[in-house]
Amino acid sequence: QIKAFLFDLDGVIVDTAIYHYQAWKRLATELGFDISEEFNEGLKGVSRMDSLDLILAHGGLTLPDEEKAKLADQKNEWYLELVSRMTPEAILPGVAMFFSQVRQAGLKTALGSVSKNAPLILERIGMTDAFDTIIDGTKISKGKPDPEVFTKGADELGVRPDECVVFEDAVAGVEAGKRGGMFVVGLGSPDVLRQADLVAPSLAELTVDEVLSKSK
Ligand code: G16
Ligand code: MG
Repeated sequence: QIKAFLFDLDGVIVDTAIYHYQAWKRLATELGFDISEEFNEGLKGVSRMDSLDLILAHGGLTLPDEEKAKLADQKNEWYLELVSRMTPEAILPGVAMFFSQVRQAGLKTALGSVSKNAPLILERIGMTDAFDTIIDGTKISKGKPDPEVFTKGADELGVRPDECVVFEDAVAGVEAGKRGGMFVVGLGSPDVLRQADLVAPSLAELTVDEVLSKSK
């Protein structure tokens, strides 16, 4: 029986993926190359340093650790400029309705984000209290596709992995949920999110009842 829903943040609750992309693109441009939207798909759900490593490899650059730390800080500064302007209007369509159904169904909720900025974003959009527990980038040692962010969420809620449904928009996040032994709802394109158990364009096209009946 399903007892908890675990939600990714970027691309599920809010569209901060676009801000990450803009900030990384700006960094790449300064380094003398470009990153495409397609390349960016592979960065979704991936930690800050792992993303930087992928980007540098893409541009054919090898840099010392101190230099990499500076670049990661620069990207985060640009990202925070964009995030600091967010308001509750940034919450994606269907999220409010879905969460009211979640509460009505008596399900527990966790946030499972590898972003160190997740608490700040939740604060900006007024959704801190929507989650029974918040697992963010400061609480984990391994980013997605490692399942840690979700297994930790389940642990904190006191439920087993097979009692959880994960909601994810990223390839790495879907893989993390599957490796954690959970039912995974992919939000986006079925061509991209092939490993997901169920795929919908976004939470706006789903009801809690539908998810519960399909994850049985
Ligand atoms: C998010 C984004 C990733 C980002 C990562 C780390 O993960 O999808 O693109 O690189 O967090 O974010 P930060 O640099 O803010 O710590 P998630 O798990 O919320 O999709
Ligand atoms: Mg995401």
